[in-house]
Amino acid sequence: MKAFNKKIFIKQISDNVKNMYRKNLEEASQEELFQAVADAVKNMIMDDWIATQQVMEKDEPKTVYYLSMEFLLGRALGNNLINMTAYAQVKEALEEIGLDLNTIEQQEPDPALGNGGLGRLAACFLDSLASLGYPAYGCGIRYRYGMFKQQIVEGFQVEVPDNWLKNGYPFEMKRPEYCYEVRFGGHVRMEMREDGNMDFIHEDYQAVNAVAYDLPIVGYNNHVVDTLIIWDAQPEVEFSLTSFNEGQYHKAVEESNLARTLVEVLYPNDEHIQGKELRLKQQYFFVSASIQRAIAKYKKHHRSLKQLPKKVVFQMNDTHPTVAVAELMRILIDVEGLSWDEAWKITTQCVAYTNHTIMAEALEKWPIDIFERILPRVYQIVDEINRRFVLDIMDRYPGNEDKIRSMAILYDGQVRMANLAIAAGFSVNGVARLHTEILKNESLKDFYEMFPEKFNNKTNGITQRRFLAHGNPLLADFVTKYCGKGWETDLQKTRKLIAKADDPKVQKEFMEIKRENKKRLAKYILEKTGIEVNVDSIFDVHVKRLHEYKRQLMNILHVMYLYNRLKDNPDMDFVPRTFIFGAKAAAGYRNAKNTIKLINNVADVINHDVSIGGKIKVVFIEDYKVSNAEWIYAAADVSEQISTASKEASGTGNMKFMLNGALTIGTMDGANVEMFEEVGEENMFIFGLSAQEVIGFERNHNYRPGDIYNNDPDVNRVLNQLIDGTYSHGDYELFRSLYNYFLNDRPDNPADRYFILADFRSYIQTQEKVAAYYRNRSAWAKSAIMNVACVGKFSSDRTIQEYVDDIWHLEKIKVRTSL
Ligand code: 26R
Repeated sequence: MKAFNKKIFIKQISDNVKNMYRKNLEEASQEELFQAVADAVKNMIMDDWIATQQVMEKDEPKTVYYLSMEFLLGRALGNNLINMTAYAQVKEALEEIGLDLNTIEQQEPDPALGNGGLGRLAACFLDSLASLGYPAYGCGIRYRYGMFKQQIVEGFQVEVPDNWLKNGYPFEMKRPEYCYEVRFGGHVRMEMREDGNMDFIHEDYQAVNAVAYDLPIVGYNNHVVDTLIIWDAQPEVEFSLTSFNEGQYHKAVEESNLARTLVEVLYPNDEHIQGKELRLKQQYFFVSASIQRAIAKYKKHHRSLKQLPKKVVFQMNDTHPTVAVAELMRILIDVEGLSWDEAWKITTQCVAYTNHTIMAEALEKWPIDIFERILPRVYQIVDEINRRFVLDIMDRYPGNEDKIRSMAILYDGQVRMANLAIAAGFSVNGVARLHTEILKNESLKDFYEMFPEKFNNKTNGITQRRFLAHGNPLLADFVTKYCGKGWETDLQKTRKLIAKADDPKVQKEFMEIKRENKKRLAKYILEKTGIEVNVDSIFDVHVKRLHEYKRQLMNILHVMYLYNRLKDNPDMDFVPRTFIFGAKAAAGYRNAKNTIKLINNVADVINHDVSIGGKIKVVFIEDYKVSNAEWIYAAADVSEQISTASKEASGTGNMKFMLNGALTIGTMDGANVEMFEEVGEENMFIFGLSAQEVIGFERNHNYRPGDIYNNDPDVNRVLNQLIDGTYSHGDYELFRSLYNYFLNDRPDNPADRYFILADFRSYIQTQEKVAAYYRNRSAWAKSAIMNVACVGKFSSDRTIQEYVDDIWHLEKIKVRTSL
């Protein structure tokens, strides 16, 4: 970015408003002003973006292609300004012409091309790649509709389409010169070549064009601008009414329908597969386009494909892009004319796989008949990979059918995508130490035994640029004041706060900042829900996707328990608390949706009960998303990270709360374990079963929640309140399925499979400790400051550096400054 020139910037905004809308500044709406400002900011990015791409073109450094079906970006305007270190200047310039940057920022649609953790991680990774100066492309899909918008209507979730492109998205750039054909369906005809080898000729297929849109990923203060490519689908032949014979006409209709539906919408399911054909088509579509672009780029400099692994690495974000293995093989063999062995050697040096979950429901498997029908040539290749891999297994474990049952890629009529990813990938990583250990010793045990060298851990991280510098400017200034500048690119710098954590003046300053952030959130809550909350109460926050294993149900049962106690003893000593929830449920997930309804009904009863004097409030924040998440983390006192141990692969929200000085109440699960290690037991509240204990119960089938229900009167009472009408205006049926969740024992769906009752007593006791601790303002402030001080490890900059050192082996690029 050239040195910021306020005059020119202001002039550009008024020119933009004039040219785009035929208006003066005073006449323009906030939305129009956003478009005008965003365009001016894009203009500021452009020189660095061009320069970065020129360096990459000229020096041809090895580049990572981060293949991901999801990128949960959040708004770009404010984040770009932060990374350009121009936020304050632009804010000031806008003030001069009577505009408020915050208001302008809020006009931007919140691009939600992802569900939750996995998609947001991809976005943090791009931010860190650019900020560390590594050559990288993110590759994804330009969904017309992103994650649905959530409305709460009478306590129920209603899904509303997210038409984020409605007014045009100012930061995207269409790149029609990057256009690749992707083929579906049809047949493969084999033909003998003169040299005796086979040609595989794909016929009668439907084709669509993948057209690239580029989004800039601005690095922090380093002039590096990487690119996120999102692929749009367009029909190859524009459908026209006149110029077709009958056969062509049908094909044209079909192909334009396919192009339209392919990128229509993000699948809003998290951790639960539906096996929809269209999803497989989406996967192949963006993977094929991305690989074609990588190879085309490589071939500008090379004739032989042999050096591809020196220049390109594809990181597969979970199994969703795993068809990349077979697509790369196809291109190398069918298009580039390599032999199987040459192609396999290259492919297996180019692809690496990250696992993000051990939940069985999330393991992607495709019925062979569907896979073969949609991708006939790719299927042949998968079949051959499998044939050879099974031979390897038999070689290594003669006569051992069990090994084939667990590791074969094709089994039981299904294509098992994780098995394909592990067989072909040169690296397999989990996303937190505990998660990787569970992969190695439990779920992927056989693979680990066969390929120990492939397995490695990369504990997740988050970007402090968005979640501190942008989301919590007051705390950011506090950190700068006591740690100096530089934490934006080296989060370990916050360690300097350790020496200050005991200082009463610093503690007071911290608590005042927290209170300001609570006021900001309280105002938002009042506007959105009409609920008034007490900013001096504990803000106890549980925000993440709604899933049974994340146990929002345990949290709300605890709220019901506390309410019972308050009703029984209205004069009891009670630290006022505001329980804040935010969560989207997959549209078809019954228990998840019922839990949302339960939270809202409990909120309704408690918030309106004047007899408890406002000591408890319950708030469900509608439409939890990246933009309001930034405010929520900043305002939290307590962070709920209460998944059943062993189930949360890592968690990343946990780290964002820690960064913002909240204290965690959590299980020894995912990255909580490592947070505990960093921050120390005085500064975190741990409870519940360990992962090994949970795994033990699951293995031995000896968990009996019914006994707890029968013997623990508090448990008995809250569970009965699910079916006695307390929270349902006398309706005994509304929450019966949640009640049944605890007690109905079926072999395929055991009672309380997420061990809520097992952990409930320990959760109650630990929450009591939280409340008692909050009374000691100084101790609390110290612990909160210690959380900020010890968060360094959880920067995604650290994570990315580990990927670079152990897996990708990239070198930093240097972009000359444009002045
Ligand atoms: C197959 C399909 C339905 C599907 C499965 C799983 C779609 C989406 C997912 C999302 C999963 C993989 C996910 O988001 N996992 C989360 O990844 C985060 C980043 O690594 C972790 O922090 C988090 O613990 C994990 O649940």
